[in-house]
Amino acid sequence: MSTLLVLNGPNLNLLGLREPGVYGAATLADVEALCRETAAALGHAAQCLQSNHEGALIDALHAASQRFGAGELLGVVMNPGAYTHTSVALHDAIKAVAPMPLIEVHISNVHAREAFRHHSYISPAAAGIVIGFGIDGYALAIRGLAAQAASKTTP
Ligand code: CA2
Repeated sequence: MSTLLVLNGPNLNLLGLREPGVYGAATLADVEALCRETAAALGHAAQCLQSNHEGALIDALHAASQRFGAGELLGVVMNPGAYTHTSVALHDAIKAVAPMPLIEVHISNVHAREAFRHHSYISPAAAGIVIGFGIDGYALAIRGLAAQAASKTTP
């Protein structure tokens, strides 16, 4: 069994409590339960963290990188929230922890929304991207991360 980290960025603690028309009715607790169930079905464990603070997310990536290097972590699934569109610091952090894979997830289809959501600082550093599938995107990202990891360890 391996562990994967699910990181959620700013305001995602409000999921299900505000703007259900955009982000759906599921709460962050529902998302984290889905992630744990999806990982468990693949024989893995999911650890989940949400923060409204850019530095805390960067610290979490650095700590994850240590665990990846020790062979304890498969990688990271991350919804960076609005930092997606603003954070050179998160871009640099993801590049800095390579080759630890990070799958970027967005609940909504950001390309069908305001122009300022069309650019991601995360995507060029990500190992994969899942956009617009609602919270099912987290499950898809976990499956993708696990499949990528398996393809790298199985000759
Ligand atoms: O679609 C996504 O998952 C986003 O990453 C969500 C971010 C947004 O800034 C990105 O452009 C796309 C916003 C997360 C805030 O979530 C809320 C949830 C409920 C109520 C208000 C905000």
